[in-house]
Amino acid sequence: MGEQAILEVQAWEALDSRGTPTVGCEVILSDGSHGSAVVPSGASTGRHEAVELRDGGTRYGGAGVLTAVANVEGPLAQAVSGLDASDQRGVDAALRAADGTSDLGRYGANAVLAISLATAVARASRVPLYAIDGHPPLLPMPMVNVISGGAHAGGALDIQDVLVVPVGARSFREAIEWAWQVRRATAECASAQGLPTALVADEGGLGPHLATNRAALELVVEGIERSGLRAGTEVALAVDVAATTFADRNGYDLRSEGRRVTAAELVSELAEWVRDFPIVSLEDVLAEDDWGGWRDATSRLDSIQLLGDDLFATNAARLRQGIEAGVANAILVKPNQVGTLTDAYDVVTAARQAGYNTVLSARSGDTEDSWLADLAVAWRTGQIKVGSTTRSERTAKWNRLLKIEADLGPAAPFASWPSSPDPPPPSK
Ligand code: 2PG
Ligand code: MG
Repeated sequence: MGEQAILEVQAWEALDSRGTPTVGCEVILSDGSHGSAVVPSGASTGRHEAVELRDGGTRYGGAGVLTAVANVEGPLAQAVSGLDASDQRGVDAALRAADGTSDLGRYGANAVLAISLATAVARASRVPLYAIDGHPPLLPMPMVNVISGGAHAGGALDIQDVLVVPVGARSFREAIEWAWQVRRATAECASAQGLPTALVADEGGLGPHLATNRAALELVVEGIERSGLRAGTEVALAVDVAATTFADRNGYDLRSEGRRVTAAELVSELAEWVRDFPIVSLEDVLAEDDWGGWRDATSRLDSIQLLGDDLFATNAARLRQGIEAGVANAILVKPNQVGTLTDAYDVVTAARQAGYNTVLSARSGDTEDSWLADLAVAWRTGQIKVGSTTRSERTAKWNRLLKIEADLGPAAPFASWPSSPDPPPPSK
């Protein structure tokens, strides 16, 4: 048995930041190292994500995960028992083989990811997780939520996130401080308009009811100006349209504005936003299966980053389809959309090889864990999105990045904008 063989796997039912049950897991290795992880969970989940297993029935309104927990401790633990934890690819392959389905629907992607992650975290009791595979570290440019709508704020707006990207910042620390300045100043501008700002949305952003979606962008630009930073050159905007959440068979239903639009009309409106606001990134501009609309959007909006979240669902085959069709130019990567660390890493590599930007992302239902921060640095994704600068499940990730930056010292490499680091070397 190797020095870091998997000896024991324990799992439990935990709660995510929305209070929804999720899977926690601890892995103990033969050298005495151990690590645990609690998996996140989305609200605006795409159809093409790996399957999150829920118990149904009456416990936790049907959202319990005791079956997934039993799967971790039973068949999945058995599949990885005695394997070398430093061979993440081997561990993940064994988990996948044990489940046997492409969407991990048998034992649950929440169960599989829990072991996959806890194995990596256990190894990191000796070496920091961001340094575990020996890749040169790169601190990511943060994308920080300021205003939330959609499924994260009770439908206050149709679009899901208006975020800031501190494109002119020279260090991660400066980037977070600038985002903080803008969030505070935006809250002051909102207060001045009589909008409530004390309560926050799922990811810690403001969740005001505004007359139009466009008004949210105006408010954040006002916030940037009030903060004394320069809109565009120092702090730019990003929007997660999350269009899947308001698409139906007949087009796109902008409920907060009481009007409907076609895909082409939505793209025209987004093109106007790009013309009128300092936007550098648009995510999920159309619904997850609207490939025709996406093609049109890509040709009309290609001056900026076009990010596929529900569109690609961190799925290698969907990404390939997008690359071949020339759709989007960047991918949002969420480990729980695919179910193992190796699969998520391979998607990052494939994207970068095709010249697509990569943004590692938390979920709206997240946990106090901070492994996502380490992965962004280790995988050199160049960008990270974890929500706003409030709520501990969000700050856990920012705080970890601040600590990594401090550990790396004054010359800590920080991803500049526009984001274009080299593809990472293959994982060991
Ligand atoms: C998104 C994510 C994170 P959710 O749509 O990008 O903001 O939300 O986890 O609800 O899918
Ligand atoms: Mg999204």
